[in-house]
This record gives sequence, structure tokens and C-alpha cells, in this order.
Amino acid sequence: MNLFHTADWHLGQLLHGHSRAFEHQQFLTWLLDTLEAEQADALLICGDLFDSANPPAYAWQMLYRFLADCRRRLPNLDLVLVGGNHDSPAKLDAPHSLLASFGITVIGQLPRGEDGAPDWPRLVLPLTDHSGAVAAWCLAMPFLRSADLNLSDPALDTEEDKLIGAVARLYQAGTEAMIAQRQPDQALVATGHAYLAGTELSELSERRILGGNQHALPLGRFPESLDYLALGHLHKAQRVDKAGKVRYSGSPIPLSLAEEHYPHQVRKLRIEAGEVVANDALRVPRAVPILRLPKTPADLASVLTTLEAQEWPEVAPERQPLLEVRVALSAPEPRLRERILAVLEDKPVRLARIQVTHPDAAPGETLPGQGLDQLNPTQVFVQGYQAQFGEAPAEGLLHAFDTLVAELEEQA
Ligand SMILES: [Mn+2]
Repeated sequence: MNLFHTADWHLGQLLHGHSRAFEHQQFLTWLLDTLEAEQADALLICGDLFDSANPPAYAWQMLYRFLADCRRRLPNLDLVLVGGNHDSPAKLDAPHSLLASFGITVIGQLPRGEDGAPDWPRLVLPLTDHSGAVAAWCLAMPFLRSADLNLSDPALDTEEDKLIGAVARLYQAGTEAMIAQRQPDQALVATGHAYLAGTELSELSERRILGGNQHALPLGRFPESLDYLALGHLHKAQRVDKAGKVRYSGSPIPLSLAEEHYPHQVRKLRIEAGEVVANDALRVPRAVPILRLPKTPADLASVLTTLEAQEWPEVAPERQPLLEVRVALSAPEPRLRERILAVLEDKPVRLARIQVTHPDAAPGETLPGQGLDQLNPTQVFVQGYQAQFGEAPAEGLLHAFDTLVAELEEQA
């Protein structure tokens, strides 16, 4: 069977105020064509379908249209969607019985039965090949919040970390539930949306989860009998173990400017006679370029010259590159944004972010023994200014700052 693994779509995302709807639609169109061309038998989407718990209506429409198109064009495709830390578990779950009637599995949140035990029949699914035979079993595990884990269970008292212990036990029990049903020559697959120890985080776009990095899940706590663990959460595609049986597919589009250089991909696995015999990356075509100019931060005058000299191909607004401008400032430049926007006016490019660096900045100066809670706003302002520009703020600026603070305090 041909099994596809993707995650972290983040439908509905805005990147510094710019809609990603066009890029997402291009990806979904490509994915649907690819699934059809590659004769996919199963698709696992491992969390963070949406960027927020309350996504805009168009993002829901995109997802549902994709699912409907999948059903129409690939009637036998097994579709498994699990929630991530960005998704609202309840909202993702709301249509689950409707979607189940179309053969689509959605698990927003770990389902439990009336006795409090995990609802294994919902969580453990057969995946079928083109002939309709079961080729693999899938444990459809969503992102696990501490509320989903029975942390008061005395069995966890022996664990060094209760969160890690509870997650490990769930995977163990789920894998046992799969093994109980497995026939010879059927593979064992699981999904997850989690942060595994020893993996590479991206700048700015992944929220810390499950109590933070101290709860990073060790690879060794996942059942060894799994043939593949399809993960979501990290946006950079990466394998976690040496053999490549545990992988993050990564996001299909860059979700921050810093992810521009990632090899955005979906994974395609070939499973034969209960074994993963091939596991390949299929690169997602980039619909919109991200440009970071200049390559290294320069002073404003030369940045403006660089931008002026740049040739921008004429394209429709939604295809225009997203631009990060990198400026090195040695003095305050209050009209920075206006001056950059003036050069870019009428050009087919979208300004996403201005990254300012201060080459003359003194290395982080905070007074010894003083935390933020021991300083008043003016002291913080003066220190921040000094750290950035190497001198005290001018009298007039300081006065303006004090006036602002006074106004705010009055309002409060
Ligand atoms: Mn994510």
C-alpha cells in the first residue's frame, strides 16, 4: 500500500498580516493531484490542521472541500486526521460522526469511554490497500493535553516524569490494541503531535507544548514494534531515529520567514507484506517566494538602493513575494517603515517584516541583581535604548516617553 504522511498545515495563517490562503490552496491542489497520480491508499494528517483554535470560515471550507475532493477522486483513500496543539479539539471533533459516515476519521482529542478508558475502537483503525485488504493498522493519536492524561493514576508514581509516563503508557496500550487485531503481514503505524527529545525547533512558529522542553518525549519510550511513527508539531521535516521509522513530515509551506530554506515535503511510504520498504520525500512546490534582503543587514541608505535596483516580476497580488528587509541601524530611524514602503510602492512585492539589528549595541546591559520587576518603565526604556544605541536617550525623547507612561497610568 501507498501511505502518505503530512502535518502542520496551519490553514488560516497570516504571516505578518499577509494571508496564506493562496499558498494553502496551491498546496491542497498539488496534494490531491499527487495522491491521485501516486495511487495513494492512505493519508495521515498529524495535527495543526488550522493555525488557531478559531480559524476563519474560509479555512474550514478549504479543509472540507479537500476532503470532499479526496472522496470523489480517490473513493478508497483512508483519511485520518488528528488534532494538534493549535487546533480546537472540540471543534475538530464536532463533525466526526458525519465524517465517519464518509469513511473519514477525525480525532480532535483523545476519546474516552464512560469508564474513562481510551476509546480504542475509535483510535485503532485498519488501513487498506487497493484490493481492500488490510495492509496496516493505525493508532490515530492526537496531541495529548495534560487533561487527556490520567495523571492521578497511582501507577504513574514510579515515573520520573508523570506526563512522559502517561503518554508512553497510552502509546503502549494503543500498540497492544493493534497487535491484538493484527494478522500476519500487516504493519503497525501510529500518529502523534508531540515534541520529541533531541529534535530541531524552528524560530518563532512552534508554540512550546506539554509543559515545555523538560517534558520532551524520549524516543525510547515509544513502542519498538511500531513500523512507523508519523509525527506533527515540528515544522522542519526531520527523522528522529537513525532508521527513519520516526519522522516529522514538517509543514508544507514556510510558516515563518526563517523557515524559507526548509525542504517542504510530504512523506510517501510504500508498505509491502507488513514492512515499510520505501520512505521518500515528495517536495511541495513553492507557490510564493520568500525573499530576505539584503543577505546581511546593511545601513538604511544601501538597503534602499538595493530594494530600488531589484527587479520584481509582474504577478497577481497573491503571488507576490513576501519580503523581509534587513537593516542595520546605529541611530534611531523613526521613519524607517515609511521610507522602505516608499521605495516599494507600486512594486509587485509584499513587505512582511523589517528586521532591525544594532551593530553598535553594547552587549546586554542589565544592572546586577535587578529583574524587570525591580525597575520602573523609564529605567527599562533608558537601559534598552543604551543597549541598542550605546548612548542615553535625548532629553526630548525621555520627556515624550514619560508623558506616554503618565497617560497610560492615568487611564489605568
Ligand atoms: Mn504546528
